[in-house]
Amino acid sequence: MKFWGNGLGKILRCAKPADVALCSRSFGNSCAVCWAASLYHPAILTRTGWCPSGAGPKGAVARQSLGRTKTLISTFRQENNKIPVAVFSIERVLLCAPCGSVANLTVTNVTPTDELFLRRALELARSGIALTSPNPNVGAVIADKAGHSVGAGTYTYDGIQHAEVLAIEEAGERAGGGTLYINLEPCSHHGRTGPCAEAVIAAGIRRVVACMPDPNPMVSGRGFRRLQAAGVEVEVGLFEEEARKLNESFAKYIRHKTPLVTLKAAMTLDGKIAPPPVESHNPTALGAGGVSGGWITSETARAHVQELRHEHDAIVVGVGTIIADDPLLTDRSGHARRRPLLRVILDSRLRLPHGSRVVKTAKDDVLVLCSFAEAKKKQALQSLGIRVEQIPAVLPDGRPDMPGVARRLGEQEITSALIEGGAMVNWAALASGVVDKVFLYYAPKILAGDGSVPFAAGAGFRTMSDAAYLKSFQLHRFGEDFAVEGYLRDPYGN
Ligand code: AOF
Ligand code: ZN
Repeated sequence: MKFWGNGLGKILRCAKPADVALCSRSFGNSCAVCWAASLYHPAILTRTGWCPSGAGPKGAVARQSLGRTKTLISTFRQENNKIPVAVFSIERVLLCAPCGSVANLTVTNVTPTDELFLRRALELARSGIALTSPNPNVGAVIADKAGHSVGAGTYTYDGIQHAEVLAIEEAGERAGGGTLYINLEPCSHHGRTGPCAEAVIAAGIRRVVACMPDPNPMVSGRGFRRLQAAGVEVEVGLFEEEARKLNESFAKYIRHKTPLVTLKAAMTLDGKIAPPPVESHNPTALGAGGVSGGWITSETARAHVQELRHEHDAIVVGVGTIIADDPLLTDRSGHARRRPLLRVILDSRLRLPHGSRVVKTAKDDVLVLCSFAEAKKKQALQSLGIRVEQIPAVLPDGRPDMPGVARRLGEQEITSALIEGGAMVNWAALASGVVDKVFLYYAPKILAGDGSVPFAAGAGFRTMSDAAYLKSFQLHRFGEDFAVEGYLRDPYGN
């Protein structure tokens, strides 16, 4: 297996935060490593500009941001037909103390053609979102000896066959001597299907270019080792970050048997999720005509919430949210999904209004988790097509124990759960340590006041050192709103 990342790939400093420099020296004064690299690389970025060797993209200026730099490099490749032996791929930006930002230069022996095919495999994998759970999103492409695409496959749970097998079937004899591009390590075990590594070997494939190892402990490295033992060349690591993100729910679920839990909320800049609550149940509480006086975030941000729901197996709210807002909690992204989004309501005393929209639209996709199951109330809900399950209450006030909720969902093959709870559920989730990541939308509004509803209520963390701390995060813009997507825990961690 070749991990070329450590060849030239030392971590190089940036001139200033968010800048990228692939050589720590300056333009016209490039170091020996860069000079050597420039003999077979199309362009080298130095701290102050492009290295003269590869001419560099016309008009390129120094100190490009990472995204811009990537675009420049790919434009340069498109404009120049020379296919380099090796190319740079800038896959990571790490934070470092002295300069605030560094670029991790990875040099691989993959070609632009490899990148093209692997990108296609990733796209195919992405097209399986919501059709593969509880299994991973996998896409595969096979190129023949001449570098022509001869087969492709996307995994879907109902289709049973793994992506690489579908691609091999389509390629037939043309797979012989070819290359398999795939976002995940081919499997090595007998599950619902036989081991894909064996199918790859039997098809005569000579080379496998994959983004990442399979986080499934039953596979993890064994697939690659089997391929290598049979003489197949294996390259791993291109687009790894993207690939890991695509299968983060699978990674969490397959190793912990609990879903990846994301806490989602939409709030004002001062962290309020609603104006002061109104006492009575109001079925049109949300939206312009409702008691809350309109939505917090814009239509664009709310459309994105539908995409987020689409990527999840379950949505979790407290019954208070149903009483206050009467939401539908469905996936209205318009994309196909294998299983309906499971609408989970935490309702310790079964207060769920029978007239709520969730109850009226239930189709074996509403699960109520309670702590005190009164037989009569339970039967009444069940007769309306709602699943009611009891989980042991551990909190003194009888609210559901969040790790218990996560375990119960894991037992039902739920790999990802989106908490769209109210202030109490948000706090219960944060306090219990069950949250893996957050997706927090902010509108440029300030609600202020003591009575308005905070993002998370309850006791809160008592000191700054106890505060929930995002380990890595990304910012997204949605029109005038923005969102912070960040991790409290690594989904691939232990
Ligand atoms: C998939 N699709 O394309 C690949 C997978 O029960 P099985 O036989 O379907 O095996 C599922 C496991 O196979 C899964 O957990 C993952 O580790 C591995 N690879 N799975 O569902 C695919 N390549
Ligand atoms: Zn497989």
